[in-house]
Amino acid sequence: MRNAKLDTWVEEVAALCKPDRVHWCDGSAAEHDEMIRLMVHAGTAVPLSGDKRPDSVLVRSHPADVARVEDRTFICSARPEDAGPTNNWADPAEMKATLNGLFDGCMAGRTMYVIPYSMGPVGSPIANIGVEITDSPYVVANMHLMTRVGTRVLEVLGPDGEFVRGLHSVGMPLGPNEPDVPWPHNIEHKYITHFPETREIMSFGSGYGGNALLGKKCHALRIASVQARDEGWLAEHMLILKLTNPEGRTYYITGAFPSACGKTNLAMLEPTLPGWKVQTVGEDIAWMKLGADGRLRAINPEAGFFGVAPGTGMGSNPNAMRTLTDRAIYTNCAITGDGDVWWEGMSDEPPGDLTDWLRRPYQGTLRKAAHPNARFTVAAQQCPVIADEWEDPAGVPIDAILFGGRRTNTIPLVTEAFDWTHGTFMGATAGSETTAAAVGAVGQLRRDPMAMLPFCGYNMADYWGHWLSFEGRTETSKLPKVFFVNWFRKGADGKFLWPGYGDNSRVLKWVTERIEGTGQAVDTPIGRLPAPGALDLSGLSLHDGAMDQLLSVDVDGWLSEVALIREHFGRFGDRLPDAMARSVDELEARLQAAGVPAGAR
Ligand code: SAT
Ligand code: MN
Repeated sequence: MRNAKLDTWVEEVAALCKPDRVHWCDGSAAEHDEMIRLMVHAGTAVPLSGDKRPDSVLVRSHPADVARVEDRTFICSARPEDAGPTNNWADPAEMKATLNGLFDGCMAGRTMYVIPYSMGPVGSPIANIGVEITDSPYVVANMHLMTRVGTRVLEVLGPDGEFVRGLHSVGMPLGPNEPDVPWPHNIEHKYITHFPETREIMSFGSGYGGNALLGKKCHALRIASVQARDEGWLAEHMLILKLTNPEGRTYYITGAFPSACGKTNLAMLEPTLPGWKVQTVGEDIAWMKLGADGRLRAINPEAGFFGVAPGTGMGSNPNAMRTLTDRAIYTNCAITGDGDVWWEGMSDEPPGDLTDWLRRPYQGTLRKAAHPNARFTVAAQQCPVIADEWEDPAGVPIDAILFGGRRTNTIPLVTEAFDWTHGTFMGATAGSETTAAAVGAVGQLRRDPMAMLPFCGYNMADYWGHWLSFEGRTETSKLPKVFFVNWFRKGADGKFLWPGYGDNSRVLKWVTERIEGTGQAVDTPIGRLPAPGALDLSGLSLHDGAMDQLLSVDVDGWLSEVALIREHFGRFGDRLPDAMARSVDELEARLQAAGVPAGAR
């Protein structure tokens, strides 16, 4: 039972890209092993020690292809205003013409792989099927781990099912006698393009991460956000965690944080508070739909983790380390003399005899051993704290949504929104300091609404309108409570004020108490903060005055923040929902009222 549209498309792509051969992926273990063998043969991958990391490899990319390229990422909607001011827009016909030129013959000397994949459990009503065509065995091997790949997907697709089309090439054809390089890519031309109206993705020139594993950011966020708008659900850059309190009551919480801000750590955290337990449903993407009971239910559309390696260790994320026992792909990490991987933060002291990610002997602290955006790819099933219900097609009912960012100052440790509109405003105005997950300067404050700045496939102002619309779609009391958190606040000495990691369970505990109506809070101009003594700090010793700084309202800092928010909102013109414009006026008025007289602060 072949899918006619798929067959035709594969034929067209093969005629355009002119590969040596076409391989339809079945998702089998044998196929995975074959991809690894090809990568080892080509010098792309090195096998790791069978004792230390069985069935695992280290891959090192070209140093010019190490992260998402946001300035080469385009939303090609028919009308520029539908992409909005936060996306690069290109005319779909012109972009297709450019890309068709680049794709012409681009797979010469290579194999073209056809990867049918399902985002979400195969056959579940919430799942969505995509097909990625690629010339990269690295992509195939990663898609095997990150999505559900294979023949079962084709069966569900049936003869006339719809699918998202993703075409990817590393953009480096090979002449008849031309040897391949370990990491083929195209240094001059990189394009990550999305055609939201026709649900198509075309990606050229990069083999790395979200640029190339098209099921992830391109499909499950940029294209899916448009599908979600059209169909009344939410596709979000969120972790999903299950929290159990000492009495056995469970809660499901999602959290939106920009790339490399600790989503993976929070999703599998080991609480320092006795009797509390965190289990993982997802660590990067959540699709949330209203259930028959009127509650928002979330599924994790992915099947694996593509986590940031540096900073991951037994102290910061023991459950990630326990996931990485075997069958993993490591990218841009350092390698030890005895065939193990290493990265900054795995242990305090680097092992001796280390080779850095650029294949040089490690020079001590002079240069990083692993690239700051080095990654591990591993099946979610291997995580020791994966929740039993992580593949439940009905999804898990969400009790609370956390928004957050990396903010050195101004933003308190935790703030509860007054209501859904205020929660949407908090998400819409989230700021964060940039990280190595994208090419560009690190540590610069930018607005990253709902952590979706690089991932929203349509006009961000319309997206906020879509968020606001949920108040009209279900009873307000059934919507999750919204909180803003900031684990990254620093004191005057430049040191973090909050220990973070397992101690973030203290904040999660207060969140659940607010859900139950037992946690104490004080109303402030910016939202509800924990009342003095309401956060469980038992057994924790903090610097003098740290809690005061973490939980007070810096009125002057916030008034400067208001100015930045107005600038940010100003970009959207009259597309900005009225409720968002009103929210900033109200915030400013509350701050001004609180700021006078100054002595009362
Ligand atoms: O490279 S990815 O986009 O998959 C990772 C990230 O930026 O979160
Ligand atoms: Mn992410």
